[in-house]
Amino acid sequence: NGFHVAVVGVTGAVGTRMLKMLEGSPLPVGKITPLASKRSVGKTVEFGGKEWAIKEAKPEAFESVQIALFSAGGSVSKELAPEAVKRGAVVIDNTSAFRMDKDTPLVVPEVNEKELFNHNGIIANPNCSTIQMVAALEPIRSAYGLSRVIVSTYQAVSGAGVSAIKELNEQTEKFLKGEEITPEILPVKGDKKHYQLAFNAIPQIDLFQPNDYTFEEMKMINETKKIMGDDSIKVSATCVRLPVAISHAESVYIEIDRDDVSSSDIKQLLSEAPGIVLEDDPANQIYPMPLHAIDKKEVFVGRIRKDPDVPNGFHLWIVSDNLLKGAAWNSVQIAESLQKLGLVKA
Ligand code: 11C
Repeated sequence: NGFHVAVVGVTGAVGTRMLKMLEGSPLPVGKITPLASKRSVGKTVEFGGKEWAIKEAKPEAFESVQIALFSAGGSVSKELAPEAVKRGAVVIDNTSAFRMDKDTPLVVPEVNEKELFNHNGIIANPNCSTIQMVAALEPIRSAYGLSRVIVSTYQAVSGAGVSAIKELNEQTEKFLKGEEITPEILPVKGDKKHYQLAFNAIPQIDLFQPNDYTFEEMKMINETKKIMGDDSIKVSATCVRLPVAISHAESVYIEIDRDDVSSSDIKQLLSEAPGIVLEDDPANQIYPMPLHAIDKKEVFVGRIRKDPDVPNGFHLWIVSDNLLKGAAWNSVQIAESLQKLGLVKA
């Protein structure tokens, strides 16, 4: 009894956490189909106290699957998500493959859960750095309006995958031993040049676009407008990779539609908002930090201040585990919402 759930990319940094989030979820799961590339066939994963054999991700693997969580890269999603849908599954896709498609809802449950009613088989999970930002800004937008967002990110290396985490760890060891470092992956596996991330900060996440913004920055811009359902919000982003393992941090400047709001009003609002934890007590040096957010599902917000010169301008510092709320947890949360809204039945 319960749902038959497939997890595609089950051996990855996000896939392993999808299983963990499903295990801790009230969503009834009767059967798990763990899927990965051919390389992982023969291995098993543990779920609900049982061992489940990893199978190769291919169209037939989705027979009888009701919910399919994808996190194995855009090309795998493009090829296999429609195959899963054809066989009756609802797909929750954690890649950028379908996010900007008109027919695909892009969902952060705290912000736009009702968009799930418009799904056509595939629901897109937004980019990690976008999710934590919109979760924190939505309560402000719905109370006071939101006209402008300028964000600078401080992103963890785990967003770039398991091989990038390994590269940073190896670079750090070599640097401390005074050994030579030959960067091969970061900032972007497929780009022409590679730079050392250890003891550095790299202002490039994903490939540069013709407008000199990176793809990560354009994701933050376009996805924010789509999730908030308002193309008129002005959004700009600078995305930076830091030698931090897990949890993205963001310095966010916003302008709201009113100039009679205080930082206490914003703090009060966020202290009551779903999925948000306010950590803002400068007198006691309380503010969010990546190390403290690891393995937590919430989005942490602090350093809330009114701009000294702009009466409708505010600054916030937003931190969350990029692999959980930014990926695995938001995906499982979408599955929970689908059940709650009666859009999937076990
Ligand atoms: C990073 N945000 O930190 C990226 C990873 O579109 O889901 C997430 C890529 C995505 O590198």
